[in-house]
Amino acid sequence: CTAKTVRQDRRFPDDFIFGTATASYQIEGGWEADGKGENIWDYMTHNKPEVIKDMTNGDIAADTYNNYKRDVEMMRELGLDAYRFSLSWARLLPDGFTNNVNEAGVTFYNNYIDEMIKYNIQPMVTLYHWDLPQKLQELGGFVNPLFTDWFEDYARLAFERFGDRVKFWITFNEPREICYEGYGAATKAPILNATAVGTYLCAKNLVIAHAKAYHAYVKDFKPNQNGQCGITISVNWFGPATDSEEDHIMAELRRQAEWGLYAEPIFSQQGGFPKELSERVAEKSAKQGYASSRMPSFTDEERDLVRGSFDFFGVNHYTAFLASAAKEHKTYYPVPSLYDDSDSSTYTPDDWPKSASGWLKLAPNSIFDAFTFLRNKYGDIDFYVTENGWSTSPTAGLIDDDRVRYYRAALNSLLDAREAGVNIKGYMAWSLMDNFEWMEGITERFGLYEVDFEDPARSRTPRKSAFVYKHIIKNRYIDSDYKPESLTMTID
Ligand code: GBH
Repeated sequence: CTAKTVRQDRRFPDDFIFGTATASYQIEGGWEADGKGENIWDYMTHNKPEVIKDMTNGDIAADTYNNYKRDVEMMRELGLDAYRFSLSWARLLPDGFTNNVNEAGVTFYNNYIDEMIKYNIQPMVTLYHWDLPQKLQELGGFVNPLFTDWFEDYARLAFERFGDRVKFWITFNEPREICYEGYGAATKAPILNATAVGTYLCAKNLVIAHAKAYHAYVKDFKPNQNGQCGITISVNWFGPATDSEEDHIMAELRRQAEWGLYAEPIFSQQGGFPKELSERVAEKSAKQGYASSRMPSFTDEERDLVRGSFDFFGVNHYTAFLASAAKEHKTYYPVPSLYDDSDSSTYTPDDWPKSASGWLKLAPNSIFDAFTFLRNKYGDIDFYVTENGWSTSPTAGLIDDDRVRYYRAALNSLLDAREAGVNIKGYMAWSLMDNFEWMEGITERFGLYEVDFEDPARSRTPRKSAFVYKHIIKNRYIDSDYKPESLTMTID
C-alpha cells in the first residue's frame, strides 16, 4: 500500500469554526411546557395536520426541552467549536410582545447556553427560525409594517438576557423560505399562498426588521458585549445550463428571485431590491392591471438603514440547479408569482446523486461556485456556512455512506473556495440530530445522530458520519480513507 500524503495546505486553520446547526421547533418539543405560547407551526399542525406528509408535528420532536444535557454531550463527543440553535420567540414571549416574559423559557435557554459554555462550545444563536408567535400572525405577521418594531423589541430582549454569553447573533434564518414559501406559496406556515404580493411585502419588512435589530445591537449592546450580528440566507447555486446568453440571463434572474431579493438590500453598495427583477415585476404588474408595482420600493431612509447592516453573511447551502431556456425544461408558475416574475426555469441533471429529499442532490463543487460568486458581488466580507447537510430515509440506519460522501465533497469545495480567497470562517453541519423536517415530518432524516422517535426518551445514536465529521474537526483535514473502527462514541 502506498504512503498517503496529507496536503498541509488543504488543512482548515485552527481558528476555523466547526459546528452543527438545529432550530427550536424542529428539536425542542415542550410545545406548551411551562408557559410557552402557541406559534404558527403549533397552530398549523394542530389545525391542519394533513399538510404534514406523515401527520406528525413538533409537539415533542427530539424533546431537547428535556434532553438538553444529552445534546451538549453529543457536541462534546463530536468536538465541536460551536453550536448554532434558535430561540423560540413564543417560549420567551408567549404573546409575542415584551410585556409578558416567560421566565421559565429564559431559564431553559440559560441552562442550554451555560452547559455549552461550560465545555467551551460557542453558542451561535438564530433569533428567528420560522416559529412566529401565533398572536403576531393574527395581526398580519411579516406583512404588517409594524412587524419591524415587534422584532426589534424581541431581539433586544434576547440581547439583554443572553448577550453576556452569546457573541454571535443571526437575526433570520432563510428569508426566502419565510417569505416565498410561507407567504408567497403554501409550503411553510402560515401557508398563506399570497403569490402576487405576499412574498415582496414580507421581503421588505423582513430586511428592515433585520436592520433595526442589527442597529439596536451595534448601538446599545455591542459596546459592552463585543459580539457580531448578521443574517442567514439560503444560497443554493443557480448557474446557466449552457453558455448561451439566454441561459446566463435566466440564471441571473433566478438568483435575484431566490436570494438576491434579500441579499441585495443588505450586502450591496447601492441597497434596495435587485434591479432586473424589480424592473420585470414593475412591467408585469402594469400589464396585469395593478395600479403600482407589486414589489414595494424603499424610501431613501429605509434603503440606508438596511444597506451595510451586517458583520457577516451566513449562508445555508445545500445544492445547485441549472437555469435553462430550453423548451423541455420550461416550468409553468402561477401568474402572478415570484417565479413567473423572474421568467426562469431550472432543472437538475439525472446523474447527480439523490438524497431522500426531492430537492436535494449532490451537485459538483457548488459551494465553490456560490461563494466565489458572492465574494465577487459583495466584496471581501466574512462568510459562514450556517447550514449544509444531506438527508437519508428513516430506515437507512447508522451506516450513512452517502452522507459521508456528501460532507467530504462539500468540505472539499469549501477549501477550494477558501484557496480562491473567499473568507469562509466557519461551517455548521445540518444537523446535529434527526429532527422534525417541516412539511416532511420525520420522513427525511438529516442527523449526524439518529433519533429514535418511537422511544419516549428520544434516545440519540451516532451515525458513521458523526465519526467522520469528528475526525475532520480533530485533524483539520479531510482524510478520504478514514473509516471508524467501531461506532462507539467517546469524549476526547
Ligand atoms: C433548511 O432549509 C432549513 O433551514 C432547515 O430548517 C431544514 O431542516 C433544512 O434546510 C433541511 O431541509 O420540496 O421542492 O418544495 C433549506 C432550504 C427550502 C429546502 C425549501 C427544501 C423545499 C423544496 N429548503 N425546500 S420543495
